[in-house]
Amino acid sequence: MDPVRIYFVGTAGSGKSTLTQAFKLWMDQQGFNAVTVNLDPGVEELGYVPDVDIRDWVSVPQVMAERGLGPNGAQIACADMAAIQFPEISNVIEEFRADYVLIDTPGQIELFAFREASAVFLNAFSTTQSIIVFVLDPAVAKTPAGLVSLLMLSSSIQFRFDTPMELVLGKCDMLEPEEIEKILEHCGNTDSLLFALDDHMNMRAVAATEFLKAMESLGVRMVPKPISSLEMTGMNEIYRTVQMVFFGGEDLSPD
Ligand SMILES: Nc1nc2c(ncn2[C@@H]2O[C@H](COP(=O)(O)OP(=O)(O)O)[C@@H](O)[C@H]2O)c(=O)[nH]1
Ligand SMILES: [Mg+2]
Repeated sequence: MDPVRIYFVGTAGSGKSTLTQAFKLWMDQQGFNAVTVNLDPGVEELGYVPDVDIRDWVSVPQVMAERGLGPNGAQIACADMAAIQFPEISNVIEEFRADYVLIDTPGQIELFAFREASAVFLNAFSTTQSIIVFVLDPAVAKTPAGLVSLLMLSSSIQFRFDTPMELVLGKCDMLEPEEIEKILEHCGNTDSLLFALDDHMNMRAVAATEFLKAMESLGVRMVPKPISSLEMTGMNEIYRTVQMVFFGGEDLSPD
């Protein structure tokens, strides 16, 4: 059977790389066959050794030196150069014959979300068994306006790729239980969000609640699953969502 590809996406520093590593560890412990892929050509410290690493094909420091580009220009050049290599990279990934491919996307979210290269990457695979796990950074999600901005960003990415998406609230070990509760309530209950936003910024409050209502009427649930890569909590929830989306909840038996 074709592998399931799980893309970890989120703003810079939201915890994508740490989650890729934690989820891989969890899958290993469960006896599932998963491989990790680093798609960030510019990352210096990854914190884990990926099975497939885009830096073996393109490297930001090298492109900076060779073309006299700054770090941002080199990131963009590398994303586009990587696209040319994707067929080969896909072959290398496929040779692992894994059931799950865990894909750590670039630190800067726009490199994944808005460069053509990512669409090329998603399409380089022969199947449609892909899901995006969108990581909400708790430092941003803590304020109502920050939370809504992140939800809008996640919809923007979902709209762009037309791929199933799961929202997770990252680094929950850094939040008080009441803070987690409040975030979840704001996501699931437009009235509570309206109330939280409702001081001297009415336009924002209306825009935010109308947005959430529109998503609700489309059947898009915007309530994230709380997780912590540090404490390895919520990994089973991510796995369960993947099973629901692709296999109707049936478990894949570990080898
Ligand atoms: N407390 C805590 N810190 C985390 C967690 N996940 C990531 N971090 C920290 O957040 C920072 C950014 O993480 P990283 O995975 O590199 O983010 P990325 O840019 O999205 O790949 C690092 O300092 C991590 O150690 C978590 O679950 N709990
Ligand atoms: Mg990273």
